[in-house]
Amino acid sequence: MNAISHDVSKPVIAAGSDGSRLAALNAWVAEVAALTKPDAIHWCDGSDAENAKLIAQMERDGTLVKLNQQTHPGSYLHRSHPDDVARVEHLTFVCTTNQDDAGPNNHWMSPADGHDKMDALFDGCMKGRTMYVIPYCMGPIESPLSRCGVEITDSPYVVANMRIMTRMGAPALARIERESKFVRGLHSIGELDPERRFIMHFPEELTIKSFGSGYGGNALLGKKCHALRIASHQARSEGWLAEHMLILGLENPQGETHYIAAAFPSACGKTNLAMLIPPEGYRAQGWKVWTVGDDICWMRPGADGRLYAINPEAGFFGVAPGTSDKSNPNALASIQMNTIFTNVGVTADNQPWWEGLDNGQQPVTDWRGNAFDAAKGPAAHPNSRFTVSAKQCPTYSPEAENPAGVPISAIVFGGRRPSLVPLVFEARDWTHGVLVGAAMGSETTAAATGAVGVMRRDPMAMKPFCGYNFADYFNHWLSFDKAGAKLPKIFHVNWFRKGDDGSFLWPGFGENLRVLEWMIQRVKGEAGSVETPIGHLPADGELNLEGVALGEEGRAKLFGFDRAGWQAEFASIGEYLDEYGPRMPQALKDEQQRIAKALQD
Ligand code: OXD
Ligand code: MN
Repeated sequence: MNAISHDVSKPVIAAGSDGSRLAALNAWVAEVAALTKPDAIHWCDGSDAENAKLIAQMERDGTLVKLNQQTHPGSYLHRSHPDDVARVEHLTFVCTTNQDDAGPNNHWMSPADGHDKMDALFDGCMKGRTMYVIPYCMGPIESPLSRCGVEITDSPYVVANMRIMTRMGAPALARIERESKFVRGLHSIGELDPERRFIMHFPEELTIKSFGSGYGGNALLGKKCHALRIASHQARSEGWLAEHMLILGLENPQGETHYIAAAFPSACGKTNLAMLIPPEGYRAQGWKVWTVGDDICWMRPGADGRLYAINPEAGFFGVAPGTSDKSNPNALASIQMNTIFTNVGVTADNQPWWEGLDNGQQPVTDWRGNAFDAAKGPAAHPNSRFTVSAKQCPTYSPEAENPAGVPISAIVFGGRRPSLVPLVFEARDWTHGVLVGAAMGSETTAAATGAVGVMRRDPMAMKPFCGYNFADYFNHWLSFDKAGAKLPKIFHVNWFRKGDDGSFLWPGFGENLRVLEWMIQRVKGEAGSVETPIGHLPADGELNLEGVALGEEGRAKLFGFDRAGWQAEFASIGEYLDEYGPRMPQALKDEQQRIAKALQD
């Protein structure tokens, strides 16, 4: 490995370069080294040889455990500190000069206080450790929609994960050298002490400082910190959108592919939807789903007025529990090799295991490394994860590497709503669609620390990720509706509606294709709908339910419209918009009031 002790005068992998366009990067690396005082500095080139050395080192020190190499070649298990298993929203800050720019949706600290707090934590924190410098690109290297960053970390586990999740190493550094603009992310696992853990963002400086956690969403800085919080801020000033959305291509039997971007809160099935396998009858007709991305979508208007999207990530950091050959065969196929599993259980023959895997095997060791005892909790942590290259997904779309991105025909919003919200409805127009996104609600999940199953507003699934005031963010969304724009239709779905006995009414998974089919028919003007104050619901018989066993309660609740329930919901949406004060766009308040009034009539 090419470790150079405190020699930061030139990056070892930018051979042949005079380094002048990397002066800012070199100066920052030197400044960080002076603060954190590592024993060595390693510039990551992203090569196989580098990865092999890091893996071997992590095996030696116990950071990684080799899994069964016959069944899962190239795969490893990482057991995190038991207090470091999820995102920490209460410790995540957006540091803007004016507090109002961060908005009531973010925890705020002034940039000066934020830097002071973090620099005190970083002071000397890498003594005895190697500091890794990771140049990375979010999105295809050649895409004008992509943006670069550099993460400095003292965690080889972070390096190995960033190599899977981003285009990392020499090609990214070459782009940074061309552009000389990059997001700066400084990370240290510190002592993994929850009392000394903060994830701070300085969007005005395109800077991230994260201390005290090794967990994906807190530590792989390309993901939530850069690709959502910093990027959303950058996107606002540059006229694009950085969203918490999967991207899929839906190919019909005629060979025509429509791309759909869908926002769901964390751990609400984005990976499953992005990798959906159509039901038997649809497959026989030639329907296919192509996976472009499962978590993040960057999109901007193209010359033809349509929105074009890229997946800025190169891999999947998916939730393991519940992933099975039935729920998501594509995900399961993707993670048979070259996968890093974090906090799953292990079987007697050293295979990864989690609740819902349903492969007839049993765990003997739980995620903490203890003998499994069902009385003491699940074998896999509910937020246990797999990290794997998107290229291993059997349905990975060749268009995912297209520098121009894919044209989006439909945008979908959805959350976990056990009551009130029907299976699908369509917004009347863009402004209504923005309100539908802004009003999104969902039950919390294990992806963040705190109570699970608590209903909260999670606008556009961006509550934990929007790097600025939601009122300004909604305004930015509204601004896309201008002359010449050919915007996607907007829909809302709810796969999680429950019956009186508490069971899910909709079968979900592959059957969700029926809903996507209706959406694309609507886009093409080929399917009928019933207009209600909340939007267009599928007209009777227009959404194909052939072969789906739905009782009377299912039909009524999934396709019905409960006026009294929606009146209460719209009153609550009005109160929510008011929390943002005068910054909330009037157009959105007018839309809420128009619908609230229609619900009274
Ligand atoms: C994720 C999340 O890891 O949303 O994607 O928490
Ligand atoms: Mn996510």
